[in-house]
This record gives sequence, structure tokens and C-alpha cells, in this order.
Amino acid sequence: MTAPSAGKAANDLDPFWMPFTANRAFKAQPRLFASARDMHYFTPDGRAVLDGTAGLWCVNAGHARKPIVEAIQRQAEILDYAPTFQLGHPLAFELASRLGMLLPGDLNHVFFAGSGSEAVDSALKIAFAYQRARGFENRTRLIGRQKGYHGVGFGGISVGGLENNRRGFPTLPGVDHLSHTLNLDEAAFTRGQPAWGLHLADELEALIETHGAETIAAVIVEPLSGSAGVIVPPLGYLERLREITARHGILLIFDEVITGFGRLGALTAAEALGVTPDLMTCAKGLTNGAVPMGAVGVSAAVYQAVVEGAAGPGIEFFHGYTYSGHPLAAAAGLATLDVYESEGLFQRAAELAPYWQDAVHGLKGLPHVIDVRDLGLVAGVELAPRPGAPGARATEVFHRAFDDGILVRVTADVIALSPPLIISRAQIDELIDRLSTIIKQTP
Ligand code: PXG
Repeated sequence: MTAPSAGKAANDLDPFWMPFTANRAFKAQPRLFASARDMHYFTPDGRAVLDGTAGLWCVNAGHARKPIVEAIQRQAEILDYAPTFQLGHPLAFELASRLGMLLPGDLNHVFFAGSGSEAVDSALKIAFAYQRARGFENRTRLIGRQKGYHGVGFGGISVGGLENNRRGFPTLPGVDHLSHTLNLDEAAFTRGQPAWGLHLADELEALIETHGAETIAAVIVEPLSGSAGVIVPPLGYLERLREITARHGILLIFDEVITGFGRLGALTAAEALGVTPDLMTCAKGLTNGAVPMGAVGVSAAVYQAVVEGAAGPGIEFFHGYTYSGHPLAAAAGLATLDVYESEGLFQRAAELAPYWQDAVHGLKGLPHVIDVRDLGLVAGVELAPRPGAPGARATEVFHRAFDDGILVRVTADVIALSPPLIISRAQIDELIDRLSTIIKQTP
């Protein structure tokens, strides 16, 4: 018998097929984190890196927070795993109850998943189930938006609008997309929500006219698009989508995987912006990124129709995951909510937002900076692409930033910033000052 790793280094970089990564380039020049605490990552050689992105938009309370760590440790000893199919365990119910109370409007039921992508696909299926339960079997069309990111499941890429993620894969039939709302000519360097772009919500009326409302199940949008490079909703835009969908019996789904849990200065973007959807997906900040978990917040009417109103006595919805409501994730979720609450982190984000806005808009005027966008504790800094090499300039900024000790995220030529909500004013200054220097040095 040969040892499985015979002939290979124990920590060979090659076998891990890394997600959304230029594997060959990374493995030629790896960037690794070995540990993290509060606002910082630490590299294997002990170098501190200031986290300007909360990991991947998820570590909203900062890294390795004691109450969350201890809750996970405790739970692993008490109950490592329990199924939630025809069985249950207390923490999943407790977390659902707590979220049900916290989520806006009548979003008082929760379906658990293992990730944001699973939450999205669950929400789309719930939308179909709801329409079917009301007798609208023909409401099978879905409407997403250009540049939308809804994870990588087949449902998510179908309603999503990022070309690279869709190209080469089959997608669901009967999906349309609204236009995205990014327009540098009209709204570059806007602070907060742009005044331009409200009219784009009216495209929904046009799609309804084309297909008939009686064929459309749901509209799904990110209240603020993250992955596409920070697209801030125009003033009145989400309100208009809400008004049109409600008038036509179409469900409105907010994908709050990145906007949930304080990013915009309230628990959800729905609350921060005053628009309540029928279904809401979340993940990431739900457990502070410490254990994978996704969730769908479901309105009373939808739960009522699908579950309470089901015809027979059996299973009402044929969908779920082995890890729906996983004990470690539920424990992490409850402890995370405690930290958010006891430290007032959503309020803190709201209070820091004007300072953050001033800081990031200070990058206006630097070489190649063609837009700065912000809302809550999010910012996008768009650079002019190098001729013939889109994305290269921002990627170079990302590499230089890592070497200099700050973590930023880039998509195409947009630098996205979304720090943990515990960031201090001094750390905002440090992050932006260093980024400013790096932008100036990057040709
Ligand atoms: N919806 C939205 C709005 C997201 O931002 C997902 C769904 C999928 O979640 P999971 O847990 O399946 O990855 C996301 C994920 C980036 C970046 O750099 C964003 C995400 C993931 C990775 C990178 O913008 N968002």
C-alpha cells in the first residue's frame, strides 16, 4: 500500500483547486493568512494585514471574537450534528425565532441553508412554491438584474447578471434581467444614493407588459450590488420595485447576503432603506463568517400559503440541506447576534458612515480614479482600465496593498472596501491613506 501523499510535499499547493482564483498565478506567488484577530489578519511570517473587506464581506464583528469562538467550541462538545429533517435541535429554533423577531416587517419565518448560494436557490424555489400554492402554476418566470450576483447555483447564475459566471453553463429558461443602474456619466462621485436612475425600475413595468404579470413569480435584486463592484441603488428605485411587484402579485426577493448584518448601518438594507421584501436571503455576517450558514427570511403570507395551507398532512416543501440549521452554525449565529447587539455594531456602522464617506471620497482626484461610490460602510473606487488590459490596474493595486499590509477586494477595475464594523476612525484613516499612496504608485 502506498501512502496517499507519497512523493508529494505535505502542504503542496497544487491539489486545492481554488475558487474564483487564477490558480496558476496564485500558486506561483501565494498569499496566505495564518491567523486573525479583530481588525487584522496575520501572514505565516507574522506580518499584520489590516482587513478592509471583512474577509469576503462576512466578518462584520471582527475576527476570532471570543464569545463566538467559545459558543462554537461549547456547541461542538454538546451536540456536534443533528438532522433537521423530521427531527430538530433547540438552537436552530432559537436562531430562527430570534431572526424572525429582528427581520423587518412580517419576515418572521426562516429557512436555513449552508451558504448564500443555497439561500438564493432556496428563495427561488420558495417563490415557485408560493405561486403554485396560490393556484398560479403559470407564474414561472423570474426577473433578475444585469450585474447581479446571486451565488453560483444554477438558479443563482440564471437570475444573476455577471457574464463570466453564466458563460458556458446552461441556465434556467424564462429569466429576464432589468438593466443595472451604474452610470458614471450621470452619477460619478455621488455620495450615498444617486439621484439618477429611478426610471430604470420602470423597465419592470415593460417586462410585465411583454410577458403578462400572470407569468412572473418573482423579482430578485441585491439592494446594493457588491460583487459587480459596488452599485448603490438610486433614490426611490427599490421603493418603485416594491410598489410595482406588490401591485402585480409578484414576489420581491432582496438578496442581502452582503448587505445584511449591519453593512448599511442597520440589520438589513431593507431596514436601512425602508423597503421590505417578501423574501430575503442572507449568509456571511449571519455567523460572522465563522461557520458557513445561509438563511431565507420568509414573510408570514408566504409561509402561510406554502406550509399552513398545504393540502395533505405530509411534507409541504420538498427542499432542504443536510446542514440546514447546523448546530455549530446556529450557535455561531446566536453568539454573533449577541455581539452585534451588546456592542451596538449596526448603530456604530451608521455613526461611522459619514466619516467613512468623507475618507473614501478623499480619493477623488488621484490618478486613474474615475469614480468613488459609497453607502453605509461600503465603498467602491473605480479605476480607469489600462488599454487592452481590463482589470490589470486594480489587480496590481490589490497585490501592492497586500504587500503593504492592507486587504482590499477587486472586481474588474473596481476596488471594493467593506471593513469590519468595529473599525476605528484611526484605522479608516490608515486604510485610506495607504490605499491612496498605493493608487498613486500604480501606473
Ligand atoms: N448573493 C450575494 C449578494 C452575494 O454577494 C452570494 C449570494 C453567494 O454566497 P456564497 O456563500 O454561496 O458565496 C454572494 C456571495 C466579492 C465576493 O468579492 C462576493 C461574494 C462571494 C465571494 C466574493 O464581491 N458574495
